Amino acid sequence: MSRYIEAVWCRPVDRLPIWLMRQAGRYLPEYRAIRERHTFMNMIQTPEIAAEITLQPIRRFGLDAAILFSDILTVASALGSKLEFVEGKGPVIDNPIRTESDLTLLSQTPIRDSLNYVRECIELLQSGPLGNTPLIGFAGAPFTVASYMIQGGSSKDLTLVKRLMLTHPNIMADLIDRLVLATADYVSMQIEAGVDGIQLFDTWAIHLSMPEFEEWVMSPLKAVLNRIRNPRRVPITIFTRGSAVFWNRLATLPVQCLSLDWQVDIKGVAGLAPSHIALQGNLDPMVLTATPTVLSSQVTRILQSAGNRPGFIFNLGHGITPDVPIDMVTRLVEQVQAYQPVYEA
Ligand code: 1CP
Repeated sequence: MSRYIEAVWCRPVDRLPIWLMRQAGRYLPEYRAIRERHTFMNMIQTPEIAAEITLQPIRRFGLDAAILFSDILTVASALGSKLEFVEGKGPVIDNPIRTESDLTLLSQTPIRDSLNYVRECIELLQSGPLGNTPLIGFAGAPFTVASYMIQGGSSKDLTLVKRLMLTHPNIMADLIDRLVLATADYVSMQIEAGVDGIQLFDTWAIHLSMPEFEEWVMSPLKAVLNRIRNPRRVPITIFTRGSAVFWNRLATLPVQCLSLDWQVDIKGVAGLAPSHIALQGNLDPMVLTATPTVLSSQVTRILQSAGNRPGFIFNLGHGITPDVPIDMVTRLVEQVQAYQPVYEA
């Protein structure tokens, strides 16, 4: 069993496991070399390329888990969003959902058929090249994927999403219902194809009030988790931004692990979280652009706060950014992998 899997089930490990959100990406020269020759969509839709990129950070840093190279917006695209990744701008959707008639245009094709390239990539990776390194599959949670489908791209404040939620909750509910079915089917397909873990991303929960969070994050997540077919009991992790506010609600879901953002007081949560829930996190990715001394002291603080709790996986509190020096990632991985937890008797 790998250390990631042991830790996610809150079992003791000889040293702490680490992987990094967005560990494959533009901070790696070997990624940029492929990116120069392909569009982002082309990269994720070609199983051989997506598999190669998944392996890049594993080869370079010996991380304790690989995460499938893809994006949460493949589901939006499969449902009919005209999605493009524009240099410097991120995802852009040409036909955002704003009215009831926009909904009727969405695709009815089963997600497992539209996203068969993901199945092929998982099968390819699990046919040998990963060795014993576990493979994490993932999906965006309904609220976050809906946010992009409504907003039409990235946004600092989700103005259009919140307005639709408040003025036309029926349209929001219809879109969320479709995404619940699509997400559950997509995750079930990844489990069938052979992933070792699943992470659900609900990044934009941070924009919601508590009642909105209950309605648009908790309820859809419960519905997704209920529908996932998981005969191998593959462990499931949930990441949100805003976890300082929401973590204790998320801890009531049938998941194995909470991935905490960098604002969370990790020591506080490590002391309070139920003992059957693993924690993952929560270094501020900005720290990787500071000095080695700052990095080392921040990593030490997290290790001392949560490293001796059965069920801790080191990660960032959000995705790694393109400006991070490789040498800082090497230092981070070395420091965490050298840490041997001491468990209370
Ligand atoms: O080369 C490029 O220009 C593409 C940059 C890029 C990359 C490397 C995008 C576009 N997506 C990804 C990969 C990605 N995205 C992974 C791969 C696995 C990994 O190495 O971790 C994962 C898990 C995601 C998930 C994702 N995409 C999220 C959820 C997590 C998070 O970071 O909050 C979100 C919100 C997206 C949307 C998205 N896709 C790409 C970008 C730049 C964004 C974010 C835009 C925004 O801030 O709104």
